[in-house]
Amino acid sequence: MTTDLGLPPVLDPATARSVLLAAPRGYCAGVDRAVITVEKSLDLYGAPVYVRKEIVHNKHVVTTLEERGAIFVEELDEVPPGATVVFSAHGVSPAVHAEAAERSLKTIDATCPLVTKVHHEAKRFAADDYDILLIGHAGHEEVEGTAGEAPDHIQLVESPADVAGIVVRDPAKVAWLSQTTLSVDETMATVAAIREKFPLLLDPPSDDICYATQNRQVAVKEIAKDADLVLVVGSRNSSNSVRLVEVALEVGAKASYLIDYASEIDDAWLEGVEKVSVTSGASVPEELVDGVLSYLAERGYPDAQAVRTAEESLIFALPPELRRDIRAAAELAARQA
Ligand code: 0CM
Ligand code: SF4
Repeated sequence: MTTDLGLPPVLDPATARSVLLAAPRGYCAGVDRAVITVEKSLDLYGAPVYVRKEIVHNKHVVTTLEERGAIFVEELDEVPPGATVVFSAHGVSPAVHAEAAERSLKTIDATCPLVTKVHHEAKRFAADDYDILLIGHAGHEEVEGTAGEAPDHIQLVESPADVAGIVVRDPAKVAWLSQTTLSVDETMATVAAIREKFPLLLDPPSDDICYATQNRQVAVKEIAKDADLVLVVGSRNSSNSVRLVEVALEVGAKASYLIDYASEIDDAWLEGVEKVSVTSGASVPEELVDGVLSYLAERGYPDAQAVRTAEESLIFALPPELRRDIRAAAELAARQA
């Protein structure tokens, strides 16, 4: 028999605690392809293989590939003549391709096909002489690459606050494009502000914010709305990972932090915390999420329950220039056997 004393129930901390794990999370098809591209390039050509910029924006991925012999450089003038250089998942401008050709570098282009699609859209709108408003973050490599496709036609718009200052040649010939890894909600707010100013604004032929970015934002909304704490695994320079923290806070998470490794978790974040949710950005290896779940388990949190909001099955073929070299090496080996 129980007696109701009118007091709030005393919760057993061991049972009131929960851990929700977003699905999808972590690697997208473009990141998977880019990381494998560097790994296979190292296998095929031998170290060192140069990579222009971080292949994906993840500290652990970069460090691991460095240990295998990849050398990450900021610009092509750091690559010795005749060496092999991989272009990162975020894409490069035509000027970078031209510089590589001029310096006789062997290039492997690991640009995500969904970024390349935005480059094509930029070229199409520019060929039709549209003013293109590219929504994105200044200084991000993807924005630099896309803007470089049509520098005379593209201007960057970072937020609705920028819209008042936009000047175009013909308000009837304006189109918008975006970086692939933005917040969907923020981007739609910026588009609405642009459309108010330019009602004839043309949309991209298909979504520029990619499926992986969208899916991870939908998933984090689901696990964050009732959470005391949302841990997002990802690096500071990863746009899509940073957005997951922002989205988590927007839907009501009491706190949310971006961490590269479980070792960055501050025990104070867990004080009084029952509902923890975990996710990771599109450039994050699953082993780092496992590290966070182990950390939580060691502190008395139960096994994580996955909350799935979408299925993902997309796979991209490796860059054609790499596939060709892999095929040629296999044929040579077969002839020599
Ligand atoms: O664009 P972002 O900074 O989110 O890059 P990332 O390397 O973290 O994620 C994958 C991509 C792309 C393009
Ligand atoms: Fe491609 Fe999207 Fe992944 Fe970027 S986040 S690499 S655009 S699939």
